[in-house]
Amino acid sequence: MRNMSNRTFTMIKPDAMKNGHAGAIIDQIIKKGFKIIALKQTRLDAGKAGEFYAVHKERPFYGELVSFMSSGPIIAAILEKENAVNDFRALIGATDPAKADEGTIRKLFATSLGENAIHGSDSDENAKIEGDFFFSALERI
Ligand code: FUP
Repeated sequence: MRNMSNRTFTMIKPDAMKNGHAGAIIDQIIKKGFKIIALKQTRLDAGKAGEFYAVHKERPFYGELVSFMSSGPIIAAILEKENAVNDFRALIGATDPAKADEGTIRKLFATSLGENAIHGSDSDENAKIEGDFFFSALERI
């Protein structure tokens, strides 16, 4: 039985896809020692994007977030590494790219606070929920 605390979930968001950064982002993820357990390109409709970000339903930016996240294809992936959630949050940087450290994925590739290139789960519990949202049991062995 694998230790689920060694896994995280990520999405390459529509801005990074549209701007041609998906390959460079995946390259960085692999070079930082994350193993790809599952990966797919897909597209969220507004309903699915709203469900994924339901925790932000009452926030003023929710409508824009849902519209942006359903505006084009995304790449979803489950990643494995020791201390995956925290190490991946460090690799992607702060939510607002203007505040992200040099060398982080958001600093390098994000457009703005709302269109910030990449998602990374914020806890082991959410990593599991989010991975299950996109991948069947057969796809994430
Ligand atoms: P993060 O965990 O870094 O992805 O950030 P949050 O869960 O706080 O926010 C999720 C997404 O909502 C962000 F990626 C972008 C969007 N957002 C805004 O558009 N405005 C805000 O003020 C905060 C978040």
